[in-house]
Amino acid sequence: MAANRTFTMIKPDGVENGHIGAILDQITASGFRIVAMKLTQMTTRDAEAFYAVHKERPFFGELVEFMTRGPIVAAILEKDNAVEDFRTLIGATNPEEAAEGTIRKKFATSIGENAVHGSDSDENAQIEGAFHFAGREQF
Ligand code: RTP
Ligand code: MG
Repeated sequence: MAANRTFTMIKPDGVENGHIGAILDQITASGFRIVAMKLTQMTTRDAEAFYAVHKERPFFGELVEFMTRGPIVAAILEKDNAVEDFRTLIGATNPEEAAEGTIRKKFATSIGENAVHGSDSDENAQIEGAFHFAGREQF
């Protein structure tokens, strides 16, 4: 995946709370082009693999439980400086610390259930996008 791309998920809380449309609207209004997108549900094995970097953290079990409890929207997004600009758009992990107007400030309910994921590096964007999408599903 090119360096001008990032990977995102609208997490199960965002889907459950009916925020798919509003979140996608804010993402596209902020200049990101949707390159790939689907509604899907992660298995326990998927979530453990996807968040393997956090496996020693105390919240790992809770995170896997949360991320597998319902469908997510997975997407690849394209924009100049995509990874950094998208992290700015979503805001801090903890919505109480997220800047006003950010997606997490508006739609997250807690540090765990924080509505959206955004890749933290070009390398991880590539890995995470490929985890969810075949090359022919990316436009
Ligand atoms: P993400 O990877 O989902 O975009 O979130 P992030 O970079 O802002 O945060 P990260 O440190 O990578 O943590 C991954 C996800 O784990 C959950 N978490 N829970 N209970 C807790 O203290 C805690 N800390 C993190 C969140 O869902 C976080 O987004
Ligand atoms: Mg992260």
